[in-house]
Amino acid sequence: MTVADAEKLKHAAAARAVEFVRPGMRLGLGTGSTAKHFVALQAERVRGGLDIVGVPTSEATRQDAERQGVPLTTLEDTPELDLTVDGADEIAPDLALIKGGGGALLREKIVAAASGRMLVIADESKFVPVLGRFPLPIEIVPFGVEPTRRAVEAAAHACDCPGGAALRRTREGHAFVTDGGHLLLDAALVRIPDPASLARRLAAIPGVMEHGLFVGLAHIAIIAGPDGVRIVEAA
Ligand code: A5P
Repeated sequence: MTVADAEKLKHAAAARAVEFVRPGMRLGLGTGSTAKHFVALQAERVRGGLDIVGVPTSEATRQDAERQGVPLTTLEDTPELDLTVDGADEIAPDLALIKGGGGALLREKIVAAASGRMLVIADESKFVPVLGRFPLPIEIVPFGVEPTRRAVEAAAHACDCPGGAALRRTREGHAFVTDGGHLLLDAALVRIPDPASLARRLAAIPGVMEHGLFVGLAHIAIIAGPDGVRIVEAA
């Protein structure tokens, strides 16, 4: 698939998500190249008079939404949201997700958990039978990186996930720092047969702030392919 074709599919998924937005809604605004299409479409509708307010899931989305005139709020002022629309790195048939490829998983999860519903938008390359081919991002505190990394690998192996975890670096070779001032491990696990049990083990590691497994958070996925857009609902 060319980049232009992929962009068309991302746009198609975002355009379908617009149909779920009602006037007056409080929206979680996702991060990444697919969510960017949704933000742009909301901006267009706001210019046409739609009354919505958004909570961005990253500084990048905040800047993007602000620049386009989407009204924004915070979870302090608006602790309960109606709907979050976000992308994903992988989507399983039961709507368990891997997120955090863009480094925003902590805010994305907080915003999704504060929302009545989470809607995931993606091109069909993200829809997989089993999670794990995409390296699982794990946000960690900068203190004690090596013991945390080892504990993450031990948790993964205990859940029958092969592979290891490595610190994410920028192109210049510096450690990647998240919006929250933390670091990221990317765990190339090949397969995650039981995401819920890996999620529990990762959450119990002291140095782990949050991990990119979203289990039981997404309600609907909008998947765009060359033959059209389909909707998958959580069982
Ligand atoms: C950001 O941290 C991620 O969770 C993104 O939602 C995810 O990486 C999907 O991004 P794209 O839409 O750019 O593939």
